[in-house]
Amino acid sequence: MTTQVMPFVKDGFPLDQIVVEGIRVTGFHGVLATERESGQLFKADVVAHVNTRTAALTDDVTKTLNYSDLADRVAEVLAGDPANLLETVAEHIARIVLDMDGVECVDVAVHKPQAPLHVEFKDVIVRIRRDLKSGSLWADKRIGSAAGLPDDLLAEGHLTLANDPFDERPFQPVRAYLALGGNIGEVEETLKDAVHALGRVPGIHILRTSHLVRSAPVGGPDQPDYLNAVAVIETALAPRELLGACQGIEVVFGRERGEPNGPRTLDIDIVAFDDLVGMSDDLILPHPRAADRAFVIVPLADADPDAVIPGRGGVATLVNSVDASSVIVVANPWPGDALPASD
Ligand code: PH2
Ligand code: MG
Ligand code: MG
Repeated sequence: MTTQVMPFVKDGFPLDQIVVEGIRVTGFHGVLATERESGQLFKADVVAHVNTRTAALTDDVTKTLNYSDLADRVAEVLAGDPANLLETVAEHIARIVLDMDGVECVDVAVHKPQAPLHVEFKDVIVRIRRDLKSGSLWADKRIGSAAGLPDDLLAEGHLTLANDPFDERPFQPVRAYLALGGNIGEVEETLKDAVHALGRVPGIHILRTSHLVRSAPVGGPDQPDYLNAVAVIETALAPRELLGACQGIEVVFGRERGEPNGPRTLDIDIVAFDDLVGMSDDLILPHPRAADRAFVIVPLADADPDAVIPGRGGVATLVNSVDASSVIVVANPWPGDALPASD
C-alpha cells in the first residue's frame, strides 16, 4: 500500500513530499528478551515535507533532501540501539529527519510485522507526525543554523541569533488583534486610512474590523474624546516586525510621542498576538492594560466574540467586567467601504 498523508501547510501553501517506503532492516527493539537477542524485521515509511521548487529549477541535488541520505539515516535508527517501544523508534527517526536541511514536517510509520502476538495478524504499525514547531527541536534547529556564522559578524551586531520569541516568525500565520485609536485631527479618516495601510503590509491580512466607538480619554491630561476600533488580523510577521509596522504607520499619520497617555493622531497597539505571553523593553504581550479598557474590549467583542486575551480570558467574559456604557458606538459597520485587499 502506498503511503498517503495529509499535506503539511506552511505559510498557507502545502509543502511537497519526499517519500521513502518500506525501508527494511533487522532490529532488536522490543520489551521481550527474545526480541533483544534474536532480532526481527522492522520496516519504516517516511514522508519528509519539503519545498522542492528550488531544486527543480536548478536541477541540483544539494538543494533538496537527498532520499538516499534519508534512507541511510532511517535504517541506522531501525538497526541501532534497541528501544522497548515502537513509539521510541518512531520518535527517534522523526528527530533525525527533522534535523535534515529543509525538512519542515515528517510522517513516520514503523512496522513490526513479526511482533510476537497471540493471534494471526498482518502488521503492527506506529504512525506519528512531527513538525519543527512542536517541541524544542524548533529552537535547536534555529540556533544551530546560526552557529556556523563567523563570530565577528555576530559580535559586531550585524546579525543576531533568532532566540528572542518576539523576533520569531510564526511557522503558520497566526491571529492577532490590533487596537487603533486617536483624538487629534480627522480621526475617523486617519483610522480608516491606517487600516488600509496595515492591509498593504506584506505579511498582514486584515480579517475584520470592529465598529467604531467614541469615549472620554482614560488617563493623561485634559484632551479631546477618542475614537477607537479593533482590527482582527492574520499575520506571518514576527511580533517585533508587526510592532515596527504599527509604529511606522503611526509616524506616517503624524504621531509624535509626548507625555504618556497624551493626545495623539494615531495609536496602534498590539492587544494580543496568538497565545504569546512575554515582556521585553519594547513590547509586552498581551497588552498589559487592554483587558481593563472598555474602548478596547467593547470593539474587540464586536469584531471577534471568541477572542481570548492570554492570561486574562475570553472577551465575552471580559466585556462584563469593563464599563461598556463609557463607550458609544458611532459607526457600525465600520469602515463603510470594503476592506483593503491585502497580503
Ligand atoms: N489611549 C490611551 C490613553 N487613553 N482613552 C481612550 N478613550 N481611548 C484611547 O485609545 C486611549 C485612552 C493610550 O494609548
Ligand atoms: Mg495605547
Ligand atoms: Mg501605543
